[in-house]
Amino acid sequence: MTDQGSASGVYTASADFIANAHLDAEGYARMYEASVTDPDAFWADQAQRLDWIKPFTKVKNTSFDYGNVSIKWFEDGTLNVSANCIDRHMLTRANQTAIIWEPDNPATPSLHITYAQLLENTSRMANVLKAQGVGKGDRVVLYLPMIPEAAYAMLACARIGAIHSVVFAGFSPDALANRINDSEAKVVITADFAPRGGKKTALKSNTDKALFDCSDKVKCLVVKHTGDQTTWIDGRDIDVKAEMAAAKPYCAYVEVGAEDPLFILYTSGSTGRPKGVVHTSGGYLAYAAMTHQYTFDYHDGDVFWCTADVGWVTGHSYIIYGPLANGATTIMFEGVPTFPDAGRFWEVCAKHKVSQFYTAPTAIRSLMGMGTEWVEKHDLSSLKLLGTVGEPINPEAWNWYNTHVGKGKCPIVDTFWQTETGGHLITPLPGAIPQKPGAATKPFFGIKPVVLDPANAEVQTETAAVGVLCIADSWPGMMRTLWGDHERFEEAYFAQYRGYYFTGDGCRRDEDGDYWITGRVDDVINVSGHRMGTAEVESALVAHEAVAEAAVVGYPHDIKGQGIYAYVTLMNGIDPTDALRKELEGWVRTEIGPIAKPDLIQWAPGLPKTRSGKIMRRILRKIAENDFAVLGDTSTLADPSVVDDLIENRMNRG
Ligand code: 6R9
Repeated sequence: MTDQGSASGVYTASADFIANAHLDAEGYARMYEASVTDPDAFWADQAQRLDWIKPFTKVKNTSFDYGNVSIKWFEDGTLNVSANCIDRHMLTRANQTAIIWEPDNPATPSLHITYAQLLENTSRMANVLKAQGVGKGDRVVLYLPMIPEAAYAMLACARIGAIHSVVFAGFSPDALANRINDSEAKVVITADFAPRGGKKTALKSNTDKALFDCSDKVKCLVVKHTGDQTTWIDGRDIDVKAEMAAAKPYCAYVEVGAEDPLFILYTSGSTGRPKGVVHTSGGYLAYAAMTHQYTFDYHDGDVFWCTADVGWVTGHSYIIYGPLANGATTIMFEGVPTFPDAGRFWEVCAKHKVSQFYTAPTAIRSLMGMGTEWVEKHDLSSLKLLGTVGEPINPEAWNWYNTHVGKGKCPIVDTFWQTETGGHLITPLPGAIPQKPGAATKPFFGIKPVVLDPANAEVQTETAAVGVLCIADSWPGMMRTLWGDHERFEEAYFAQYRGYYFTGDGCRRDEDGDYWITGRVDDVINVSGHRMGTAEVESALVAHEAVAEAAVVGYPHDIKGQGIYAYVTLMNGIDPTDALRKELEGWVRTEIGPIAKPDLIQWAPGLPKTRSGKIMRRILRKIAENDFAVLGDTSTLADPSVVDDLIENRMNRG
C-alpha cells in the first residue's frame, strides 16, 4: 500500500500488488456488471470451478417473494463436496500440505497434513460413521476442539452425504443438547478435552450432560485428544482414533444433488431459539471457493490462515471448504492469540510463512493494547494481505493492523457477511477496490445491495444514503432455509422488506457508493465478533429462581466491540448482593456458554414499559451507553419514574 491517499482516508494497493492480483479495478467492474446483468451465464461459468458428477442444465431458480421464498442453484447437477475438496487434487497435489495444524501449546509439534493424508483420514472417519449407520441425509453434531479430526469429520460427512452441524466447543451442555435435539442427530462427535490457552475444557463430560436430555439412541464418538481420563459408557461411547485405525483407508464418495444440505449451523436471532441455518452443496461450495480466491487474492503456493474456530461460519467457509476446494494450504489453529504470550499470532505467521492472515477486530484491539513489541519480535515479511471479519473495525485498530502487522504494504479486506450468506457479501477486493478504514466498500460478484428507509421501506436511490441493508437478488452461497422451519426463515429474512433479503444490519452508503456497516438493527448484539441474541441471555437469566424479569442490551466495549448489559429485576424479598451478581454471571455461563456472560448487571426495581407491557429497549440501550441526556419520547411509559432510578444506578459511567 502506498501512503498516497492516506490523508484522504483512502488506501490503494501498491502497483506491485496490483500487477500480481487476480483483479484490477477494470476487471472488477467488468465482472460485476456481468454477474448482475446475466447471473445465469455468469454463475454457469463460475460453477465450472467445481467438478460435477452430473453437469447441471439449470442455473438459477430463485424467488424472494414472501410466502413463496425458494432458492435453488444448479438444481439438477450432482457432485460430492469432499471429492471437490480432496480427491480431485490428488493428481497434482497429493504431497502438498492441505492443512497445517498448529496446537495450543507451541512446544507440541505442528502437523503438516498432505492432501493424500487428508484423503485417507477423511475416508477412515467416513467409514467409522458408516459403521454407526450414518448415511445420506443423517445429521451428525460435532463438538470438538480445533483439531484435525474436526476437519476429517466435516469432510467425512460430506463424503457420505451426511449433514454436519458443528457446535462451538465454548457452548454449554444445554446449548449442545438443544442442537442435537433440534437437528435430530444420530451421532455426536466430541473429544475428551479441548485445550485452549493452556486450560482444558471438559468436552466429554459436557457431552455426557447434554446427552441426558437427548434420545438414548444418540451415539457418542470420542476423540481421545489429550488422553486425560473421562467417563466411558460402554455401548454408547466409541473411541474414534481406535476405530479410524481399524477402518479401511478408503471410502468411496457418494453422489449428492447440488441442493442436498451440506451443513446446518445454528446462529443467534432476535428471538430466543437459535436458528438452524441450512447450506446446500453446489452453490455454497462454488461461492466459498470463489470468494476465497478473489477476496484474499489467493494464489497457488500461498499459505492461508483464518484464525476463526470451525464452530462459526467463518471456519466453515475459510478454513475448510473455500481453501480446500481451491487446493490451498490452510492453517488450523487450536489456541488463542495471547497464549503463551501476546506474540502468538505473529510467531505462527513467521513459523509457517503465512501469506494471507484473516482475523476479527476484537483480536486486533486486544493485541493492540499489549504493545507493538510483540509484533516487532517476529518476521512478518511473508504477509501479502490482511483481512477482518465479524464486526465493524474502528479506524484505530485498522491503522494499527495496517502499520504494525501489514507494515503499510498489505491491503486489508474488511469482509462483511453472515452465517446466512455462506461467504463474503461486501468487501474491498484487493487490487481492484480502494480501502477506507471502517468501510466494507463494494459488493462481491452477484450481490445487489440496497439501502432501505426503515420508516417506510423505500429504496434509497441517492448514492449517499443511510438505512437498513437488504440484498435484492439471490447468490449461490446463501442459506436455503432454517432447519425444519421454512416459515420462520421467511418471517425472519423476507417478511419485513418485501422482495428483499434483510440482513438485520444498518448501513451508510457514501458519495463514492462505498458501504459502511453500522451494526445490527435487531436484538442481536455482537460480542467479540460473536453473535448473541439478547433474548437468549434474557431467557437464561429468568430461568434462575431469584430473577423475576430481565432485559439485555449491548453497550460499547473497548475490546469486545459490544459488551452484554443486563437489567435484572429480582423476585420479591431477594437481596441484590454482589454474591448474587456473581452467581448470575456463572449461571449464564453454564446455561449458554462463557461468551454469553453479562459484563454488567444492574439491579432494576422496575423496567421501562409501555402501557401495553412492551419493554422500551431504546431507553435501556441509551442508559447502558451512558448517553441518557436525550432519551426521546418517554410519555408512553406506564411509570416514567423507573427511568430515573435506572439512570442513577447505571453501571457504565465510562
Ligand atoms: C461472518 C460472520 C454476522 C453479523 C453481521 C454483522 C456483523 C460481520 C462484519 C460485520 C461490520 C464486517 N459483521 N462482518 N459488521 N463489518 N466486516 O461474522 O457471521 O457470526 O453470522 O455474524 O456480524 O452485524 O450481521 P455471523
